[in-house]
Amino acid sequence: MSIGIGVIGAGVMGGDHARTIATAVGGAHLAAIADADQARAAAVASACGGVAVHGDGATLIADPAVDAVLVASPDATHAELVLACLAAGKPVLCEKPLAATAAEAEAILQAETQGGRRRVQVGFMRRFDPAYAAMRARFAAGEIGAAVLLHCLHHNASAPPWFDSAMVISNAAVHEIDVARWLLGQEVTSVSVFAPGDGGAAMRDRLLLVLRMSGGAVVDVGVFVNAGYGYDVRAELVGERGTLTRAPADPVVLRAGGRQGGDFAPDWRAHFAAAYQLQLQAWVRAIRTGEQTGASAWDGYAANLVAAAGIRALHANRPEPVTLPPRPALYR
Ligand code: ISE
Repeated sequence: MSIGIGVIGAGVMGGDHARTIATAVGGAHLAAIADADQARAAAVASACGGVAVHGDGATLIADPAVDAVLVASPDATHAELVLACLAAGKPVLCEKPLAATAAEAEAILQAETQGGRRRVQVGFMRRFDPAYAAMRARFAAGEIGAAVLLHCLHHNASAPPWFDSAMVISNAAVHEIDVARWLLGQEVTSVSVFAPGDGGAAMRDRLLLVLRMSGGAVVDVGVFVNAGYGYDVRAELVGERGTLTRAPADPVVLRAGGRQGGDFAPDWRAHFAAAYQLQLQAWVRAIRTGEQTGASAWDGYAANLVAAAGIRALHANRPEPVTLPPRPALYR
């Protein structure tokens, strides 16, 4: 039986996920889409073959044609919707961040633990990106020895006008926070954030995060969400015996007019298209088998905790410790 997926949020990511589900995911179909802006939801629904449209998330979760829910609404609404999915017993894939605060994420952990099985997956889709996955597999195979440093860069062409300094960490750098934990298999123990040259502006773009990891590795992350030139994500893992670098995404090199180069994608949807599709396919498989392969609610919580420490570090201009409580049995 095909799994009916309901998508909450018909914005940039909701629209993209809806189209991927409708066209490129086996064993599932798009059953419904919800958005407070019903015209926007209707436009996505009709582009995806005319599925049901709801005006709010609660109605979509209650729709009997919806077996599983994808949450792609604004960050502040995530926790409430995930909790509603858990209460309804429906599996949920929630876009990152899992919650707006670590306390909200804790409430999700508690509700899921009470239910006794993992129903929440968090949309850290880079775990499914073929290049990151290959880096992780080769690191795990011992090709470069123990991890020493991880250098990351995360540039967006532009951010929406409502993006603020906290979101540079909680919405953008949160991907690298997850990559650092997942790639290295270590937890973050402290965060420092540097904001050079911000000229006292309220929006502090161009941040450098430095994460100290439990196994001794150090991770640096440069974030610049209004870089202008295109979407650019890089990572280089330095080990005791060599390095593993994520190659540039554009497979075509242009040579003309005495120059050599390639194109940047305008944003993450094109850059990470394969990762998004593979993530959705793995989620559908996990719903069938009960074997989760993506990021769990625990991973979402850990990322929330580190991001919150990063925001404190930015404002206080000093390193902030991160103390993760013991991992509950459900997430081991
Ligand atoms: C956006 O929400 C994403 O998830 C993208 O992957 C990330 O690169 C971007 O910075 C975020 O704003």
